[in-house]
Amino acid sequence: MPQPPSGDPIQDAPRTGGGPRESAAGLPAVAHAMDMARKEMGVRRTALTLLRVNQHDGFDCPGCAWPEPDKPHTAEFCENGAKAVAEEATRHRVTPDFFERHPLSDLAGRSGYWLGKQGRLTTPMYLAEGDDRYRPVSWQRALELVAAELRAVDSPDEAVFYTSGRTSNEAAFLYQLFAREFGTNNLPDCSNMCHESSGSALGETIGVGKGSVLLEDLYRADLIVVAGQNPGTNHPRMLSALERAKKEGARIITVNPLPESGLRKFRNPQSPVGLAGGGTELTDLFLQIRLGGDQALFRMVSRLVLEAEGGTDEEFIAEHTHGFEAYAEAARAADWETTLRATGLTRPEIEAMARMVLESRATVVCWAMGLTQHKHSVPTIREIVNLLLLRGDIGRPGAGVCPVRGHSNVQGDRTMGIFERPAPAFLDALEKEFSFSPPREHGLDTVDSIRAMRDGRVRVFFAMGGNFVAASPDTAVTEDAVRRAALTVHVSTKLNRSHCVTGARALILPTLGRTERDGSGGREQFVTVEDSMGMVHASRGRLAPADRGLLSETAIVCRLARLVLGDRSATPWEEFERDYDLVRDRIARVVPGFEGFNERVRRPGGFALPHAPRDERRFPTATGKANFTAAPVEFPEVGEGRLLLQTLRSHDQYNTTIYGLDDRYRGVRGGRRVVMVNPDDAAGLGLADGDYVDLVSEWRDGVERRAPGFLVMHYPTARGCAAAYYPETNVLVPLDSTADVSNTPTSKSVVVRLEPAAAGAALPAP
Ligand SMILES: Nc1nc2c(c(=O)[nH]1)N[C@H]1C(S)=C(S)[C@@H](COP(=O)(O)OP(=O)(O)OC[C@H]3O[C@@H](n4cnc5c(=O)[nH]c(N)nc54)[C@H](O)[C@@H]3O)O[C@H]1N2
Ligand SMILES: Nc1nc2c(c(=O)[nH]1)N[C@H]1C(S)=C(S)[C@@H](COP(=O)(O)OP(=O)(O)OC[C@H]3O[C@@H](n4cnc5c(=O)[nH]c(N)nc54)[C@H](O)[C@@H]3O)O[C@H]1N2
Ligand SMILES: [Mo]
Repeated sequence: MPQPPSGDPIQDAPRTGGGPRESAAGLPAVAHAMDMARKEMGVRRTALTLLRVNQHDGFDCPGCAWPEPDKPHTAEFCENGAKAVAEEATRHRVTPDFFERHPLSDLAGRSGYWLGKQGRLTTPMYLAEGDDRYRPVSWQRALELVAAELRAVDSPDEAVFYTSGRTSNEAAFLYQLFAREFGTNNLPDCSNMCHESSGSALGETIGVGKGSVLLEDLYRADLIVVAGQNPGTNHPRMLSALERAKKEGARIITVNPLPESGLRKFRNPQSPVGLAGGGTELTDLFLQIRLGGDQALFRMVSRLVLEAEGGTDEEFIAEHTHGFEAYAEAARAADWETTLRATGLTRPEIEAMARMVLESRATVVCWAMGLTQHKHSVPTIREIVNLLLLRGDIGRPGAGVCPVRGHSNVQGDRTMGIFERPAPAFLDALEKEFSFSPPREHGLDTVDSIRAMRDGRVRVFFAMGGNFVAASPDTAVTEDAVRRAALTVHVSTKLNRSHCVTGARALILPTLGRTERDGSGGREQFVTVEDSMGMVHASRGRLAPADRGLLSETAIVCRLARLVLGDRSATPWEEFERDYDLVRDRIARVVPGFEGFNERVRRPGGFALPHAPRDERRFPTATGKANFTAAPVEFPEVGEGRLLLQTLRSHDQYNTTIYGLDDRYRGVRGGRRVVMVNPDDAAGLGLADGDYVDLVSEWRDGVERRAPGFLVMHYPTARGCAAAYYPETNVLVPLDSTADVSNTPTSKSVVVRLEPAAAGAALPAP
């Protein structure tokens, strides 16, 4: 285990207690955000940025993908949005002399938290083979190094082009175009680890792999189910929408193994009452489900709907769906014994949910990682669709599916073609527009890229943002795999673990963030993004770039493409770098729904992409109808003395970026190596609150995966289930443990045993 090198001031010494907090947001949220903003940005930059977040003439928040309301509040305020902005707009800088002081061996022993706190990257840096330090290089030289390595591959499929979900539409479109002109569909992205299961399930059942509701639909809903999601931390502005929905008469069911603060009571920081007062009770019915029990729950609710007089929308089913009979038969066969075992709920609780569904004339189901990161995630999400189809709850106001996306432009990146399995129609359109033959064979997703690297089949790993080695599963396996590449390249705003675990050679290419002015080609450019509800709008940074030498992601792609492709490419890369309008004109001709892109995106608020099921109850599936699917019910079963572990986010992090060491809403302070265990389970295992344990994951390959030194915290999670933070626990997630169909790592479903921690064992740096 690497020990924190001396001089690292950060100690992971968690203090816990008090259990889940009653309410979320309110004044403390504002105070915490302002504290971090002031420390990172200072007063002037705080004002310049925080007043501009999510305004029509400002920049899109680099936090989450939750949509902006039509008339944004002057400070469309959200604690974690403010923290995301502060993290990016920090005044701290990582300059070449930083790398002079910190050789790679030093950086490799530092924590992700420490690395991130060093500030914004300013200069392209190169790690030569056998060298122990990154050294500054010019942009030209850096890009030539990448080009040389890309020219040396035996096949274009020896290169992998990863994307994290902050990349703008313009940069993403050009990036996938470059990869495909180069000759590969190896375009894995963070979505492979995130909402891939949603896309797979929705594409097959309703014909569009995206959510079918707009913000107005939430306000019109009678019932909103929030399953497998912690919006108080990860999508705080969603709580304002839920509050408004409630005021307009909606009821809310929360399905979660944890009682998450924001979903209980919300104190709206936009309103004086919310700031100081008691707040709004959001949840009407809380179902404390076992991890992975959701498919069984929704199946039983469907049975109860089928059994109720007039419970189904027969007209809708007859006109718009396929496969009803087979599904109805499967749902009628749902048995209570299995359902109660899978869910850990009681029969009256499930009957209460069914009653609320039956009383609702329009239901929306929202979900996030709690549903997408299980082995049976795709059938689970299909089951949600089944229930909504029974009720005719897709394609009418106030009803539909609402997968809540993570990264602020992860949905847009996919729309732009960041996908290892592109649709033939998309490739046809590219071929026609850019006069080349795109590769037709499917490429590698995230997990398959790791396997290919492990097996020595990848020469160049290129990442447009993100933190691949820390975000991916099976940390030890992934790190060894990445080390086998000849060259690893990261286009990044901040230092992270992926810069410390490298191929034989490595490059760091620093880039602009959302908050900054993009002056590519000597003129002020703007970019565009698509939110979780398919709204596309412009984003314009206002701050001076963190360093004069920074290039935008778009510029980096254009320059690299010219160098690598040369005369092979008829694409006007140089012009694209100078004028993003030209890129948007091409997107308009290639991607359906973007007609008149340049004109429409300049209107305040942008525009909505078409969505056939939502707009016209048309379902572009293989059958031409919305498909019922009757998969067998699955749920994880865990042996005696074992727990099922979910790996999740604290209130003080953005994925692998750690803002701080507290998780205020769960009563954790000053550390992250904490495992939440139900007191009854802890008693059964002979563990007291405050004991230290190692988490050891058990998987059928028999390999021992161990995360040492976690503090046991008694916590009211569902029986048999435990929770601990990601990415510290990624070592425990086996690479081959993935969701059927979507291949998403099962980050919410890891079988573990808890062993007493060895006394005095060295812990990884926090
Ligand atoms: N501040 C902040 N904002 C973020 C992020 C961040 O790290 N920090 N990350 C962004 C990204 S990329 C994403 S994808 C989203 C993630 O947003 P979330 O999905 O809210 O993130 P997690 O912390 O993984 O929380 C998972 C939730 O699902 C519950 N859950 C786990 N397993 C199950 C299950 O089997 N059934 C049910 N019903 N519930 C379950 C957990 O208890 C928890 O409440 O947030 C985005 N926004
Ligand atoms: N165990 C476990 N693993 C998980 C998850 C889980 O719940 N549990 N969640 C999964 C999910 S949902 C996701 S989305 C992935 C996240 O995977 P990634 O998207 O790969 O990871 P992030 O931590 O979001 O990436 C942070 C880095 O992005 C860079 N960055 C930030 N802004 C910009 C920008 O504007 N441009 C560029 N070029 N770089 C930028 C910074 O250098 C920063 O260090 O992790 C997945 N991994
Ligand atoms: Mo995500």
